[in-house]
Formats: sequence, C-alpha cells, structure tokens
Amino acid sequence: MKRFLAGIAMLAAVGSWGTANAGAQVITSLPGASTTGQYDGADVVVTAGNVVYVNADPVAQHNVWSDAKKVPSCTVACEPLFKSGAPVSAGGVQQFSVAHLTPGDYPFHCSAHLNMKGTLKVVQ
Ligand SMILES: [Cu+2]
Repeated sequence: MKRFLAGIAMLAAVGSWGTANAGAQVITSLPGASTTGQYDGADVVVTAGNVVYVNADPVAQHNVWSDAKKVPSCTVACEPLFKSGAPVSAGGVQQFSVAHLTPGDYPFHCSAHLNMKGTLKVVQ
C-alpha cells in the first residue's frame, strides 16, 4: 500500500492520472489489463530520462519490457533494451531509465502477459 501511495503521489506530482502526456513519464496498467491487453495510454510520449511504471491492476502482476533486445541478434534469455523489472503486484511502482534511447518509437509489452502492448515514443 505504501508503494501504491508513492505511485499516486508521483502521478499527482506530474499532474496526470491516466492518459500519459509529454513530460508525464508515467506508464500505468489499469484493472483488467491482462484481459484488455492494454496499458493506460497505448502510446506513451516521454523525453529521454526516467520513466515510472505503476501497476494499478488489483488482480495481476505486470511490468514494462521493450520488445527490442539489447543485443538484436540474441535469441535465448535476451535482455530487453529497457525494462521496469520483474512483474509487480498492484501498487507496485518501478522506475527505469530510457536515457540511452534516441528519439523514436519503442514497442513494449508485459513479460507476464505478451498480449499487453504499448509504444514508448521518445522525443527530444
Ligand atoms: Cu501483465
């Protein structure tokens, strides 16, 4: 609960609960995400820097992993280009850096629910 409140505080700080806007730097999954296959705001626009992932789904554990791998030719147990961490339960808040990404579109998914998809749009 403490972590969930921290997530709420972060969302309040950036002035956005839900739809991610430029500068919000927050990806959220809402209740039923593993069924809908969606994060809240399939396209999340961020500037290079830190991104916060908040799991607001009371039912399932989720996370954010890039579809692209760190080593493109990797085929087994590949490290994603960016990831929030292992799937976290409701209230889980994770932070990860996208400072190494150049502007562009980066599709991501939940490592526990491969149907959950979104796109991180990195802008300058
Ligand atoms: Cu998931």
